[in-house]
Amino acid sequence: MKILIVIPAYNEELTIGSVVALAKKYGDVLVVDDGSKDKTSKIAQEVGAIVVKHEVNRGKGQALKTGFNYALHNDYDVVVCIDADGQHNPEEIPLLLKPILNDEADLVIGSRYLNGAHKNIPLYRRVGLWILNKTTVLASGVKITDSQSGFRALNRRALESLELSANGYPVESEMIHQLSEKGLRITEVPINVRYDVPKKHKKHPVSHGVGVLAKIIGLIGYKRPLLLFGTLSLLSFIASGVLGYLALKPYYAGGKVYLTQAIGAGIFAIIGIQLFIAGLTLNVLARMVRE
Ligand SMILES: Nc1nc2c(ncn2[C@@H]2O[C@H](COP(=O)(O)OP(=O)(O)O)[C@@H](O)[C@H]2O)c(=O)[nH]1
Ligand SMILES: [Mg+2]
Repeated sequence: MKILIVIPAYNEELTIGSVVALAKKYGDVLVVDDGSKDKTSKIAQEVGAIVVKHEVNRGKGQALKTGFNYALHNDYDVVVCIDADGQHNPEEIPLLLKPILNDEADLVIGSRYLNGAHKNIPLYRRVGLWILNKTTVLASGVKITDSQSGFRALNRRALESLELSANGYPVESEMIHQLSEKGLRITEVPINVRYDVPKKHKKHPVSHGVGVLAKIIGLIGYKRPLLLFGTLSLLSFIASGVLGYLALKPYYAGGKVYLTQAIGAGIFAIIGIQLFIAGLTLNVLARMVRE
């Protein structure tokens, strides 16, 4: 088995050396330097990694794509992805490799939720992750506890099935959606994660989280339109019901109907009906496209 450990890295000179040094034990190490302005490439090379450099920053998804293409062209059987910032422990690589080597899975995700490691995650991030995890499960139908984890292993079949897009779609979610769609096997194993590293996050949590969520919801609209539009329609009907109640309450108390609330109730009812019809129509379309 030829194993390639792919490390996407963007300005990670503080941690890349130790990550590469520890990862080397388990296979060849490829650092994809994503246009770093610091010594990431130099240090990675010095501790024995193969380095491919993007001249400009292209984002983590594209960095992984470069790594996967390298693996495909150089006949690797397995790829392990691990972050360069030191949050993951390279010594846990064998845990991720095990289901792949036993041919029990095509994609293995290291999950922070299976052994309580998620308790280290700051609360506000946990809330965001909870939303992303729930929506990913809804969109893909795969039971995943840690959809955003970057610590993963893939076999060749998974590598060959992936067609990562360049549209900024979050690579962690896209990988799950594509592979589950193609019927590949996805499992999770428990991992640990550190939050005492110098540069743990490069993306702003709120804007990044909202961006990921928007993409996932878009995907639910595309794959399960009835679910998305049905939910929105239901919310409209609830709003209509509440406004209708407020409009009629004074009437039953002997006064007049409140006109503004009544008009609002009518508008929300119409929106609700429209959304429901849209959901039904798109659902039929989605099914036709699938068949
Ligand atoms: N944010 C970001 N990370 C990149 C990029 N290219 C590669 N990476 C690497 O992707 C990994 C995960 O990024 P990080 O910001 O730690 O994500 P988080 O821990 O999930 O918040 C790190 O190893 C980064 O060095 C990029 O363009 N942007
Ligand atoms: Mg990180």
